[in-house]
Amino acid sequence: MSNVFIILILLLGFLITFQIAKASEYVSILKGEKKALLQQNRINGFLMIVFLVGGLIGIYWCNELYKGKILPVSASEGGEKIDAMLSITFLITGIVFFLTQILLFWFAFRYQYSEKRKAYYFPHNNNLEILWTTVPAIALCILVGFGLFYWFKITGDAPKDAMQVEVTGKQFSWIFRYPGKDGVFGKKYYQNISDKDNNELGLIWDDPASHDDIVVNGEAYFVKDRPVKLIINSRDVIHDVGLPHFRMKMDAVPGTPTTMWLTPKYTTEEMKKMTNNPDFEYELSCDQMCGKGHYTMRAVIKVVTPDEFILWRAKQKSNYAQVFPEPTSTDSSAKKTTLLKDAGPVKSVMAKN
Ligand SMILES: [Cu+2]
Repeated sequence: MSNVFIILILLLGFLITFQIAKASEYVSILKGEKKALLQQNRINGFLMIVFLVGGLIGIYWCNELYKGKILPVSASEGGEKIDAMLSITFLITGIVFFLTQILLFWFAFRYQYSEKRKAYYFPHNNNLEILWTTVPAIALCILVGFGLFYWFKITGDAPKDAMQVEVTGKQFSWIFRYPGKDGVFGKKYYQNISDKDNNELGLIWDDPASHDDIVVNGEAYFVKDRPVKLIINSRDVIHDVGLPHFRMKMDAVPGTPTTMWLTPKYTTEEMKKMTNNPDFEYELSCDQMCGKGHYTMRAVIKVVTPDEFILWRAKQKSNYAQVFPEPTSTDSSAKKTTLLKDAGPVKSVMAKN
């Protein structure tokens, strides 16, 4: 039904335009071609100024309307630099925008056709050509240069003390993995992926490094002032790790891990106070249209103090421990293995004897 309406509106619009054109044609015949042309020129010149003033008011109104609705202060050190870069870009392009638009419409009004004036023929000027080619080129090179510098920094090597967190996107949620006490991620293989067997990432259980890996869904913990290196994966299609409060985003590509690192500056609690919003949470949203459930791909990032992080991690059970629960104490043989494992130095003493 709505399609019929759209077609009807388009037809009506076409009809009105056609009729106006026809009417102005008759008017010009009646008034005389030249007089009608002069009048049309004056109307168009006036409309140019109306458009300019209306446009400028629109820009101001839009800014007022969205004031306070944009993102709060950047919560990462790198993000502050990105904000500064954006401000400089807005300043430079803003000056150019206002200057060129005002001149464009003012000239169209001021220098509209007049019988008393003859246009000056000005076909070419090498100096001007050089000026308006080199100045924007240099300005853009500087802006792009800064952008590249920060890009290489956030996607480059993370500081040595950085915490490592693996982020995996799937239709339609986020899975996080922490390497556990050994600081090493266990190996994984895509054919091992099985939601039914509680192995969402396809960890290889034969690899001892995987045994202490912590896997959590939908919620990740970062530590304030401690760099975090994100290792980003996808299980199915291309997703995107969007962290607006940290001013970062990176695609999650199946089969090709991508990385970026950041240093959170404020804890979630601090941010709640700073934004005057008791419900504030750092958000990880999928920034890539990845399917019909894309809108549900939200995870929460909790930025906490080091002590709170230790407490949280101590409460987490590794994925391996969930799949293979510790045998009960009555199972003596299992107990023995555990004991043997712990008794490293004793064993070596025994071997000497
Ligand atoms: Cu997605």
